[in-house]
Amino acid sequence: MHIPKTWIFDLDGVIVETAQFHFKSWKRLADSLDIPFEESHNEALKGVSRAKSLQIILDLDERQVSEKEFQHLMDKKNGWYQNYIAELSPDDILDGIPAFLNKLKEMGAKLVIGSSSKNAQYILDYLQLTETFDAIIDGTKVKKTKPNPEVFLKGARAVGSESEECIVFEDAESGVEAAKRANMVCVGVGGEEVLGEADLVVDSFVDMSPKDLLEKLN
Ligand code: B16
Ligand code: MG
Repeated sequence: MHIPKTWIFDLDGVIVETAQFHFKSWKRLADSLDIPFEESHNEALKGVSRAKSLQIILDLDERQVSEKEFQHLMDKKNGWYQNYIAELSPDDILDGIPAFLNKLKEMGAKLVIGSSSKNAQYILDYLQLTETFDAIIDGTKVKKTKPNPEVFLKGARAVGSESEECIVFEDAESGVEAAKRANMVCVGVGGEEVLGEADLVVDSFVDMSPKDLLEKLN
């Protein structure tokens, strides 16, 4: 494939492993509500918004709550989650990512974050990665989160690219769907069983250069 002009990275699960913190915080909330919630349920929460995540958990037990209580539960979970992410440092950037991003910079590629998270800016600051990206599109900047393609389309527009000039990296099924709906090439990072709709699935970025990756896509 030709060299993409713009490389769009999901944040949670691609740049840093924050899914464990989301899970721990949701689990604590579910336990407090006596709703059975296990790690196996967590895959469906990846990439989707905070509100959608809470709805999925409440639906596990056909639980209904008022609008006010719903907001209160989201805030509670987010408070716990923010305590976890406050411990993040550059050491938590996933293996292989710094070298991969550096190579892209040398190539003159545009680098974009496309995340559903409203905490993305905090996380990037803790990781000291804010300056690395040309545009950051996150949950505070979109009306519809993944699997809606809005986050990736906005990311492309922010750096003056068309969909065909972009490649997206995603760890969630909802994110792969969003990238494909945006008409972008998508690389899944994780397991083939969940990310099978991606154009290519890789385990990680360890020992992988942009050139290796593009060869695999051919
Ligand atoms: P927040 P990503 C997503 O981030 C997470 O994968 C998902 O589990 C989370 O519910 C969502 O952000 C919203 O996060 O509560 O921090 O706004 O994978 O799109 O970078
Ligand atoms: Mg993700």
